[in-house]
Amino acid sequence: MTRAYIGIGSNLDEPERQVREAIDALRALGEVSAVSSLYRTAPWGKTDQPEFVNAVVGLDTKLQPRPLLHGLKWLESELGREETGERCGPRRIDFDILLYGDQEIEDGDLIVPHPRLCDRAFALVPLAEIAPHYRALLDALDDEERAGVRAMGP
Ligand code: PH2
Ligand code: MG
Ligand code: MG
Repeated sequence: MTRAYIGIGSNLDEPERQVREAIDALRALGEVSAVSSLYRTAPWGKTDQPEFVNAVVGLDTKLQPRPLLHGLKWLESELGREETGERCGPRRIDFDILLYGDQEIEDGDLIVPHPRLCDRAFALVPLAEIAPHYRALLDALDDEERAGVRAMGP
């Protein structure tokens, strides 16, 4: 059993509901052992799109990283994500493996820890809430990034 941290994001079709349903859906892949607050976040990367709702879940899973990634892609399509091919564009639901135990993996599209984790307040703020070990990474973020991430409550 390995503790993975999964980032969840949505900015289409009632994002708050999508994120709550996504948290439930993750139970198909392991035991959801920690759930952050939900956050409203300014779009990052491509800024001319609706704001996101983001959260992070701690998932205790027996799946190895590659099967876990496949499981997440499968859940994204079950939850109605449509592939637009646009890299940072709007989406109904997105799962990202932020961390997988303390493993470092570089295998094509499977890169863990998530390569942009340290730049992304929308992932770091909820991660630090449930994994205090990573709180130091928050100090490296600039204030403007953090200001774009507002807790919505439990
Ligand atoms: N996801 C992206 C690109 N930009 N911005 C926010 N605020 N939240 C996201 O989840 C997000 C993003 C690509 O996956
Ligand atoms: Mg993503
Ligand atoms: Mg993704």
